[in-house]
Amino acid sequence: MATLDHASARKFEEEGYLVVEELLDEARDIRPLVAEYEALLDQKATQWFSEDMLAASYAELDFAQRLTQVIRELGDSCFYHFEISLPFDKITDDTPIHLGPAAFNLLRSPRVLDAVQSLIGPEIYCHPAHHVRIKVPVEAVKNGINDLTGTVTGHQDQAGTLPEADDSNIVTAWMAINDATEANGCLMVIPGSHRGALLPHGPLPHGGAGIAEEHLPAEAFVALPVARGGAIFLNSRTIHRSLPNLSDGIRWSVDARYMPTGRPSGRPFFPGFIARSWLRPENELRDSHAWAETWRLARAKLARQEKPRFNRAQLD
Ligand SMILES: O=C(O)CCC(=O)C(=O)O
Ligand SMILES: [Fe+2]
Repeated sequence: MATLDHASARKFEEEGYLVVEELLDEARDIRPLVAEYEALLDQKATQWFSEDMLAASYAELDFAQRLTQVIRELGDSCFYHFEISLPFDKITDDTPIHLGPAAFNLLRSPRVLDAVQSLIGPEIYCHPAHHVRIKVPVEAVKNGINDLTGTVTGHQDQAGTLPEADDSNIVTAWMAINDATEANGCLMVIPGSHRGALLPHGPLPHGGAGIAEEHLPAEAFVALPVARGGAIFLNSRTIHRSLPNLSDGIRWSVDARYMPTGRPSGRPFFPGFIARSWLRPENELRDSHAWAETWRLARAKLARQEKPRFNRAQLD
């Protein structure tokens, strides 16, 4: 069990964040995801080379260098093929999304759910805002503000959902798939900022969306480096950001959100699922194909309607 002790749960309440080292299971959670992404990148790079989009397939490069080169040549919008959620805009039947079994299994990691259970109880819904982020060296991204491959400006996750979810008690679980360091752009938080109000969010002058400079509190951001397998839990009002990757490697993380089952997600157009239920275990979603199908259905529906209002700030 990876249940949090009382002191950790209290620290989360008081500070609005909690770092838990060595939470993920290397064999169950990390290695299958890495293997799934290596195969996906191989498939995509081979395909894009055969379609003359890339100068080579770069099969001789390791995963980090190969993805960086692909993004350098194609631009960061190709990363949507590796992302586990949909964008907000221009959704068609062909909008890319990755819905592999290892990604789904990570969202259901028993060790992550044990920790989440310590914070919100045993009826756990996996919220539809979940992302794979692979931050490549800053020189490889033309638009350094892309939330998935580059810098993430200061924000509160609560602004990324509709107001109907303000009381849903959504907790963010940020998981390190490789070592996140200050050099490669680890997560940074303002401790205690969850006790303040939801600040105004919007599009920013240099790109992206977040809290405008004049509204950011003067308190310093604290960098939270965490080794592969570690996790960071955030209150939905904790202000956080991450800076450019100044290293020559990648920073790879997955962030998921969980809330007590039965509350509004604030993203009614995207599907979530029951990740754990003590009362009704038969309602847990355990089949990755069924999960993938919920996203394909949502995509098909969104492709046929006007763009709905997703959230307050167009935050991913
Ligand atoms: O991974 C990052 O750099 C930002 C993550 C984030 O904003 C989140 O997980 O809510
Ligand atoms: Fe966030």
